[in-house]
Amino acid sequence: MKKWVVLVVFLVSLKTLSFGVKEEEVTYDGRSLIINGHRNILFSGSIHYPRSTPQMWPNLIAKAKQGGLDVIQTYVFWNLHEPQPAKYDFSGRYDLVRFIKEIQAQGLYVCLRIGPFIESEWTYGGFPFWLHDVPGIVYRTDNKPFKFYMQNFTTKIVNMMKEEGLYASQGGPIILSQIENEYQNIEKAFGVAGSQYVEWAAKMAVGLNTGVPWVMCKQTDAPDPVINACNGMRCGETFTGPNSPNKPALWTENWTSFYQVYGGVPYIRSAEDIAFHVTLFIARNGSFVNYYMYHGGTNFGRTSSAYIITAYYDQAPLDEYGLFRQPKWGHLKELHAAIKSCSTTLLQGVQRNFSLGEMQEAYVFEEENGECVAFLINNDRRNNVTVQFHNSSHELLPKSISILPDCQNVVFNTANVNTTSNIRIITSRQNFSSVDDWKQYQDVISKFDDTSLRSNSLLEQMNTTKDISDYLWYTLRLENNLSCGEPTLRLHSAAHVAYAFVNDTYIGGAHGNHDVKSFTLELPVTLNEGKNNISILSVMVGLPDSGAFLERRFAGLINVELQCSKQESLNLNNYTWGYQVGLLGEQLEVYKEQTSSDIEWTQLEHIMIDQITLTWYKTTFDTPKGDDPVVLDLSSMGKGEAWVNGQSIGRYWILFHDSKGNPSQSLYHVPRSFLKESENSLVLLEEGGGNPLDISLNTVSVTDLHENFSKLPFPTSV
Ligand SMILES: *[C@@H]1O[C@H](CO)[C@@H](O)[C@H](O)[C@H]1NC(C)=O
Ligand SMILES: *[C@@H]1O[C@H](CO)[C@@H](O)[C@H](O)[C@H]1NC(C)=O
Ligand SMILES: *[C@@H]1O[C@H](CO)[C@@H](O)[C@H](O)[C@H]1NC(C)=O
Ligand SMILES: *[C@@H]1O[C@H](CO)[C@@H](O)[C@H](O)[C@H]1NC(C)=O
Ligand SMILES: *[C@@H]1O[C@H](CO)[C@@H](O)[C@H](O)[C@H]1NC(C)=O
Ligand SMILES: *[C@@H]1O[C@H](CO)[C@@H](O)[C@H](O)[C@H]1NC(C)=O
Ligand SMILES: *[C@@H]1O[C@H](CO)[C@@H](O)[C@H](O)[C@H]1NC(C)=O
Ligand SMILES: *[C@@H]1O[C@H](CO)[C@@H](O)[C@H](O)[C@H]1NC(C)=O
Ligand SMILES: *[C@@H]1O[C@H](CO)[C@@H](O)[C@H](O)[C@H]1NC(C)=O
Ligand SMILES: *[C@@H]1O[C@H](CO)[C@@H](O)[C@H](O)[C@H]1NC(C)=O
Ligand SMILES: CC(=O)N[C@H]1CO[C@H](CO)[C@@H](O)[C@@H]1O
Ligand SMILES: CC(=O)N[C@H]1CO[C@H](CO)[C@@H](O)[C@@H]1O
Repeated sequence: MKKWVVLVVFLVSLKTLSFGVKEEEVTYDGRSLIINGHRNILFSGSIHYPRSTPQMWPNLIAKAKQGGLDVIQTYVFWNLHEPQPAKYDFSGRYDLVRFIKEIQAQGLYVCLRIGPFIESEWTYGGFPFWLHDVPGIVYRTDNKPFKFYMQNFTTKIVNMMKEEGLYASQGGPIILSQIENEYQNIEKAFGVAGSQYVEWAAKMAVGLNTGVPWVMCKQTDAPDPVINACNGMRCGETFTGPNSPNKPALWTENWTSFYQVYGGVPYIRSAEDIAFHVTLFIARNGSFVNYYMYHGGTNFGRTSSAYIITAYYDQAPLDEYGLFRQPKWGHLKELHAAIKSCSTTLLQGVQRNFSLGEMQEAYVFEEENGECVAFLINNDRRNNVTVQFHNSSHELLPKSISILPDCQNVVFNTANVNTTSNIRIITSRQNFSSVDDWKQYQDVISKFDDTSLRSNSLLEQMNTTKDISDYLWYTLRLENNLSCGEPTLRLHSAAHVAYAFVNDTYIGGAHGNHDVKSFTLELPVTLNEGKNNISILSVMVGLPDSGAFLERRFAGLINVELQCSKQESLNLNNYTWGYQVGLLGEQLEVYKEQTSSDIEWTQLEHIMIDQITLTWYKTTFDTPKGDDPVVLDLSSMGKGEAWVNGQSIGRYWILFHDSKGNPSQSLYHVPRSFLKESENSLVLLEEGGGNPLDISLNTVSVTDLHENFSKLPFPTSV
């Protein structure tokens, strides 16, 4: 009680201090962040700038603001910005400053999660791959070379923000920054060096003098003054609280859904469940909640991490294309309004809680002037329960919280969804079913004689490709002296997919999955007497993004042998292997709009559905009229990558079915800003198993919302 009085005095003194000062000071205490002397309960949402386009940003931010958000949270993507040491890129979708200024222009705040390790289902957790070749480096621990590059990049970003005047302390929108990311998950692996690193990271960050607080999420021992924040789905239940009475309860990641892997089904988290846990967190003194993601977007190019699909958090309140996902968006908007209507009392009142029944409880915030807010909680998942509160009876829905901003009238119940659901409508705009629409380019199966890189061992894949391609050919010339005619080829791989060819003939393939990191391929092969070519194409579908010792992770072939019988087996690991990084078509950049004239595109031939053929397909299309988002339905394809006007719209993997027998993702977003009015080029690299004749071009919309969105300052689609 006493402490609370002190806080109020502190608040008043801050107000006085900041009087006449233009810059907004951001401080905090045990109750909340204090921005320019004002407390607020802040609702925040994650939108990652490279997962959409600059043309989409204004509309996404406007819809977030309309949904009752105060803050936009984003990671900073190191591997996009520093592709080579000290060579920076902040153009186009990577224009961080433009993104932040757009948020500022719409009057919202920014939480900037620099990391620079971010995980985020982003390839290599956001690290540029060149870090791997820094001598003596060990990531994310008390290691000199790592700390040098981490400090170098963090400083670069902080200085950039300062130069643009973007910190709240300078009058800008950034009110919070984050250093590291869920480090506690791996801290133990580093022993004492782990905790030394946490100390160092906190000191380094604080020393950059941003004038706004730093947070570490999922880091219960975050050193002062860095605030430890919660990530998860149910922080109202799971968060053990700030590690100091002077730090507020912040929730930096409340998962609105979950990322999706190939073979997985979308994780549908109901609007009611999200609303329940957000409300509980607020009732338990929480003052900042961030939705991860508010808009997920698209993992363009090869940016998704291992086995992660191209669409990111499509189930978020704004879907992959930025369209409203109802009732989620509307239900949360109403929740935000209900909390905002009584936030003064929540922030200035004294909280107490008491039981209302076996599984029911109340959290009440009261001010001395009599203002009163109540949260009535029913934890019973099955039954409606009637409780007595302030001499009135209230019926509480199963597993719900009622919000009473005046302790009398219910304005919101988390389980009572008042927003109409909407559904997605896919409209067919163009088919490509005529053979004449297409041209093809046949990539080649690499052979030992064509390779220049040789090694007497099986090389690690990432270190060999340096991640310039998903593909690495392992080739061998074998003098067959086995006693049997049809040995078994057995290979064990720690990459994601392997296709085996003997003398130019595809003999079979296999792949792993997100949870089981390696797999075995076993096939009978027919070898000729004498010389044979064995070529194995090893494919990665994104680099790993998490875990300790990421720099030591192994991908690629681990073991290759030919077996006649248990007794007679020939291990090929230490034979002389020839390597080719990437496919020929990649080297020739056949996906570019203007390709070199020596590339021979030919008429479409017979399509072999059950073969791995490594074929490039090319066609053109006109842009559909209107503003609705554009998607390609690739459900007739197998596995590969697609480019529109030379820009990669991401990998696709239709053949990897989920438990219900469906592809994890069939629709692939083509942002309108990638398009010209007509004659857009579409190029697909199909590993095999796909039929381009059944691809279709579509637009996406959602059913009407019984609400007038015409007031939005930007078109409702992109
Ligand atoms: C980062 O390192 C480069 C050299 O690698 C140096 O030129 C640059 O000044 C450093 N930047 C910062 C902000 O420390
Ligand atoms: C919330 O803050 C009050 C002080 O107003 C404190 O007494 C109470 O224990 C806190 N509740 C929780 C759940 O932390
Ligand atoms: C009050 O809230 C605290 C923290 O949320 C909880 O541990 C305690 O059991 C609650 N008390 C009652 C009487 O419900
Ligand atoms: C709870 O009450 C609501 C209306 O107040 C009703 O629609 C619902 O069926 C009831 N649920 C149960 C489990 O009784
Ligand atoms: C509830 O009713 C009792 C008896 O009439 C009264 O003393 C008390 O003040 C009332 N409480 C509230 C919160 O209205
Ligand atoms: C529910 O929606 C209707 C119509 O849109 C509106 O009139 C009503 O006020 C809403 N109720 C709540 C509790 O928000
Ligand atoms: C494309 O083909 C499908 C299936 O045959 C058909 O339903 C659709 O109308 C066609 N779309 C266009 C734009 O012709
Ligand atoms: C990675 O490749 C480089 C050559 O590019 C080689 O010098 C180095 O030893 C390799 N590192 C590992 C860990 O295999
Ligand atoms: C076959 O050749 C390999 C390498 O040339 C040799 O190591 C192996 O012993 C030979 N096997 C037989 C059965 O002759
Ligand atoms: C291949 O060579 C490595 C290192 O020279 C050795 O450790 C390994 O046992 C060899 N493997 C086989 C199957 O001979
Ligand atoms: C930290 C946390 O709350 N994690 C939870 C996230 O949500 C999943 C799915 O509901 C739970 O299994 C985790 O415990
Ligand atoms: C059947 C066949 O294509 N055999 C060839 C396999 O590869 C070796 C080495 O190039 C050739 O000599 C064989 O003719």
